[in-house]
Amino acid sequence: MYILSKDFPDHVGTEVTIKGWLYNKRSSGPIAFLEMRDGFSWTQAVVAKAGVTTEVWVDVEKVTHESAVEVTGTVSKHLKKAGVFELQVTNFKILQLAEDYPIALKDHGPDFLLENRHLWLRSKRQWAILRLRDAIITGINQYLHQEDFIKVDSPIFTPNACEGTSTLFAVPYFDLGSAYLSQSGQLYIEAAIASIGRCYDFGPVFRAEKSKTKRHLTEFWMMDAEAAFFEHEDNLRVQEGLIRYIVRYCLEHCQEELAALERNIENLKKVDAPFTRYTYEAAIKKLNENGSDIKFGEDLGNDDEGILTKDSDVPVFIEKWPKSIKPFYMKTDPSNPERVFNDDLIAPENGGEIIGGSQREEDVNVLINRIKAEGLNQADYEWYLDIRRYGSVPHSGFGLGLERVVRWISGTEHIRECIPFPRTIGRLRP
Ligand code: AMO
Repeated sequence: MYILSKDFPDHVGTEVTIKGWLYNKRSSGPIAFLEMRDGFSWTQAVVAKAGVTTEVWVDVEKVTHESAVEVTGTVSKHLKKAGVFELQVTNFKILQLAEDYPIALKDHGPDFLLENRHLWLRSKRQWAILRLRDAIITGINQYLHQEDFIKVDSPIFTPNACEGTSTLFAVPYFDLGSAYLSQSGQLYIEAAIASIGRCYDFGPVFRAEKSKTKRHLTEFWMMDAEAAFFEHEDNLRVQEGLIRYIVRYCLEHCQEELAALERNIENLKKVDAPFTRYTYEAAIKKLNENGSDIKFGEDLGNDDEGILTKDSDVPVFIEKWPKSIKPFYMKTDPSNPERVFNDDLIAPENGGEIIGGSQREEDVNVLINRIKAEGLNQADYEWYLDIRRYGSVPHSGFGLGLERVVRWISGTEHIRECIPFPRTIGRLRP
């Protein structure tokens, strides 16, 4: 019977067949240990020369790394490791004998691995990251639906900027001039909440950012959420609930993956509400007291984020930033017109900024002035201003960078491992 390795616990003592790839092989005289993977887990298949035909043993001896194989055997429990199963092999077939595999089971430099990303994805760490990424996506979808948000897709070709004009990718667009690849679907889901109340989008966004850091991609996946009749505090509450839910979901569903990643799950278990909070002003004060030379009105650097999260087991909100360094759509704080009702959420353990959000300006005239002040072309935003002309309501939302969250929860140093096929300034292949 053909089964997936994840179903071994239901088949102890029975003969089953699994299909997959040979990850590693060790032999000790008349016994061979085949480490196999079928996409669902890693399995050790034990072949005794005496227990198989001569033809099968010849195949076992000649099989190469990453060959596609079919293995039949009896499922047994590992003698020492609970929850681990082995196959006592009765039959073995090579489905395709792999050529010399370029990735050996030793360290390669990052450039070589990135050139071979299509093959590198098969390694255990990358397998774990792909699965964890999927669990994070599932957790996000579940939480938002529980909170009555529904998914509304926003376009990728857009006529205007959402997050500043300096990071736009332009694409020739027939007779209409240039289209720009979306930097965030926010403006579109702001329109949609007037139809359905609460919604989110989830898709690739693009930023022509020249940053060569461990946290920046030129193409990344963003989940933008937006809710009508949500003010600043409601916005922070949902962000906190979402992150808490995602972490718990991963702890529950990704035990094998987190173990493969050697992630310290005790730290993840501490992620609970309430999250730490600083106003931007208090954050600058704390940073200056702790040796940072950041000045009021500047964005936080990596080291600054490190200082602010150092003593916190939970993520840290930095709220109410100076209006002068934030986009036109953020709502001005009436008690301090130089500030806006926004937040950045910084993950602990060097996770960096994982969310940016704000209450949105709902007054059409204030918004027009902000658009002009930023040197944007008002005509491009007339459709967006209509949202304020016809039934404007207080509303808020936020954007979560998926790869930043994957990076933090997986404990991965570089964001390029957190997306299947990374795009950075210097990399477009494979
Ligand atoms: P912001 O520009 O802060 O906000 O982006 C939201 C989140 O996206 C992630 N992020 C990135 N991830 C990888 N590579 C990049 N180059 C990159 N840039 C940003 C971060 C960040 O917190 N429209 C607003 C959101 C909103 O207010 O709804 C926006 O785009 O995790």
